[in-house]
Amino acid sequence: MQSPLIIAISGASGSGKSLFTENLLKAFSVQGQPVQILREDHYYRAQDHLPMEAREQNNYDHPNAFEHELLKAHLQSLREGEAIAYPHYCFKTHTRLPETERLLPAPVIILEGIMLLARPELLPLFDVKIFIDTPLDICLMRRMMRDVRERGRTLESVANQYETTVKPMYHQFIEPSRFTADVVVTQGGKNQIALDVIKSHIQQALL
Ligand code: UZR
Ligand code: MG
Repeated sequence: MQSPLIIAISGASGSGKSLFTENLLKAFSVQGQPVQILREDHYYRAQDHLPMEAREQNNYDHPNAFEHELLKAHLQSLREGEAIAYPHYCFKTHTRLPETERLLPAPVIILEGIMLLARPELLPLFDVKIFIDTPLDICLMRRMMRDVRERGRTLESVANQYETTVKPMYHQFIEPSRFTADVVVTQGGKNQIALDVIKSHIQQALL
């Protein structure tokens, strides 16, 4: 198999990365799934050794919260046509579940996550770098709704996290990483023109 095309999709928490990724995948689902998705979120470090209070206080918006060494090794394996077993991270317990998930190599791998473009050593592994550029107030509203609904949080805890880590770390790490992107997408995950542009790039690469 030819080396896969690896596409990194980054941007703030709540910017629409996951929706953009899902919509891109949908565009291909009719064609026998040559595309696989991998999420940086799964590479949050295991924290079984820490009590819950310490886990709750960790800064998850810093690049060091992720085990990027493992992500890098996995991307290299996928490039060589090998399957990987990636960790299954649980946002409620802030650690990894015992079982791993298997991901098969594919011609196109879409990777999505907040810190992908903020690590210079990861950049050479990506063939296409996309940044979803959404105003932070919109990200915050979406994140509040999602985290309460899906990640078992209270409004107070989301607001507190936003102020203490999400916002400052966004300005320190994520916002500057925008300049490493090949494509900056405004209007989030439903930007149809951007989806079409990326889709045709992928199709070209699959020829
Ligand atoms: P996305 N996060 C948690 O809240 N708890 C964890 O155990 C791990 C991560 C949050 C993290 C970050 N930050 O903003 C967000 N905080 O998950 C990234 N605070 O995930 O891109 O899906 O929003
Ligand atoms: Mg997401």
